Amino acid sequence: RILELELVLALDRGEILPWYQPIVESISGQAKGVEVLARWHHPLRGVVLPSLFLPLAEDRRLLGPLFTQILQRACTELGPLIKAGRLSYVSVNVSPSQFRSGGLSALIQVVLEQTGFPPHALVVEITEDMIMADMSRAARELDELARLGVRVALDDFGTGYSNIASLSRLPINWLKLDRSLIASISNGHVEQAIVRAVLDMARALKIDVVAEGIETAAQAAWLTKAGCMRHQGFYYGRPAPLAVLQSSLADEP
Ligand code: G
Ligand code: G
Ligand code: MN
Ligand code: NA
Repeated sequence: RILELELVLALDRGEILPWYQPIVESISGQAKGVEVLARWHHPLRGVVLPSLFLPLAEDRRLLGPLFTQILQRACTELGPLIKAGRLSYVSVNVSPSQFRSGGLSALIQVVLEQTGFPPHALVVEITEDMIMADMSRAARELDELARLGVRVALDDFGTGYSNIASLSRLPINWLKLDRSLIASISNGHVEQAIVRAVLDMARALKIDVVAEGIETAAQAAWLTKAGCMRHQGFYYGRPAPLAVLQSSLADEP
């Protein structure tokens, strides 16, 4: 209850910050992009995770303002890195109820115009259940995003319906393989065949794939050999503030 009220203030005070987790090109080891993951820098509690404050934001109908603030900040901080060619894309998350309530592309358009961030470098992560809840509305929203020039990623792929038909009919540019799928690789041949089948399907549909939750060198090597080159996970780097991203990019050749 108190935290809920503090969240209103936190937005005013700019205490909710984008942290960045690298998405790495596996062969070169270079960060090609980042996923934006929100963190609340609470003056007393320290860093508060989204699993705690996103439900509060939803109750208070603050998901829209929260999304706008994080996107604005991320576009401002990373725009220069994109323009300098140090990064190629920035991927942001959207909450289900925010997607349902509509107007997402309008919000994004305003921020892109305000910040001058190039639309083609923005990726919007949605999940399959957001699409399945109302296919025709979702299709319209995705068409609007495509018209803006931003790309769309299907997050957590492998945890839901993984409906191939819907994938081929909608303007989806990326699949993000859920970390449960990546963790399953070490279970055996059947699991490996499933991941390979997903990669084949994505290739046929000309959809780029990002493997999430990579924690070991063995997982990274297996995925690279299977043709999946975009890697994200603790093995490469944890979500961290801008300064950490900047110094790791500065260390790259
Ligand atoms: O690192 P992690 O604990 O940040 O993320 C937990 C969950 O919160 C993930 O499902 C992630 O997609 C979600 N999340 C993180 N940042 C944001 C954000 O800015 N907006 C939304 N809607 N979800 C986010
Ligand atoms: O739901 P979404 O895929 O947006 O959430 C990403 C979540 O996964 C964040 O909470 C992020 O901190 C977490 N994450 C990122 N890399 C790894 C990893 O290698 N292992 C684990 N366990 N979690 C990860
Ligand atoms: Mn995500
Ligand atoms: Na995911």
